[in-house]
Amino acid sequence: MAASIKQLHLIANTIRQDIIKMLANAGSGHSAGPLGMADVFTALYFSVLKHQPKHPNWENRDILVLSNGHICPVLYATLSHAGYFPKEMLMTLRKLGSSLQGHPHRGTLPGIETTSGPLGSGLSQGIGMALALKIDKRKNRVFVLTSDGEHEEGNTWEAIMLAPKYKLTNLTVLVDRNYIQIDGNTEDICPLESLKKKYEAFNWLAEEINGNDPGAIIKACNKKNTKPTAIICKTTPGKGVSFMEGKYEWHGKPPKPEEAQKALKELQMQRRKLEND
Ligand SMILES: Cc1ncc(C[n+]2csc(CCOP(=O)(O)OP(=O)(O)O)c2C)c(N)n1
Ligand SMILES: [Mg+2]
Repeated sequence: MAASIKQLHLIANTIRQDIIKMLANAGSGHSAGPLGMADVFTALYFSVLKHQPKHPNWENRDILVLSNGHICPVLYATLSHAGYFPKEMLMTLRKLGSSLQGHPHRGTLPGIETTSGPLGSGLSQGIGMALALKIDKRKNRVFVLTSDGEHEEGNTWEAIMLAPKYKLTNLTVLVDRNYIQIDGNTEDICPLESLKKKYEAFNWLAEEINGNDPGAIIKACNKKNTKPTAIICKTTPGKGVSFMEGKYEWHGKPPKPEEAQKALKELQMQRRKLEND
């Protein structure tokens, strides 16, 4: 049965707490993107995607391609919560020999569909998969998760240009529109607005939503697509942790132990409030 909106908020809260614990334990990694995208991952894996955690290669599954591989702590935490692998493995993030490396590696962990890390390749990969599925007349959908920083790379635009040619109605792109990249605000470094109008000009269906609202994410993903679809998810980087929210400085650093304690306290308070609502 599909999870309720309240349950989705609670799951996203658990995932955020896991992200903080994993990063603090690893002593390196990315904080802002994973925390900002926890609601998108929760809505996808607990409501939208057709998948079977115990049969990760089920042939009728929907495929999720994570293009911005550096936000993988949120993917790992979500997959383990959904039942793909034991939760204890999360604490091996970035350890020597672990399957949970700083960027995802296909074939090392159930549920990881592609290797990523070099930005800008995921949309082309997703188009290849969606085209193959369409040729085979299969019903599986392909969801590509990508970041706004990746839209400053030319190969992303080559892919955006190609998808409508093949009328890939089975392809949905979710853009993490958090307005930050490695060293500043996207609009200061290389302005992207209006991303929605740009996608539309390339013959996509495009919609802007609040990417921290599970209801809006589910509604946008479940719309009937007559073209390739881009959902521009406006998210708050660092969401849930007051001293990280909106700050590009948290793009690629983990919380120190005392910062992790503070972050977990805040998230636990949010959880209590959610439970009592
Ligand atoms: C091809 C490539 N160039 C540069 C990098 C280094 N890099 C890693 S993350 C990042 C910032 C990209 O912006 P975005 O994905 O929007 O970051 P976030 O919102 O997660 O902070 C950069 C430049 C990379 N991984 N791949
Ligand atoms: Mg960004």
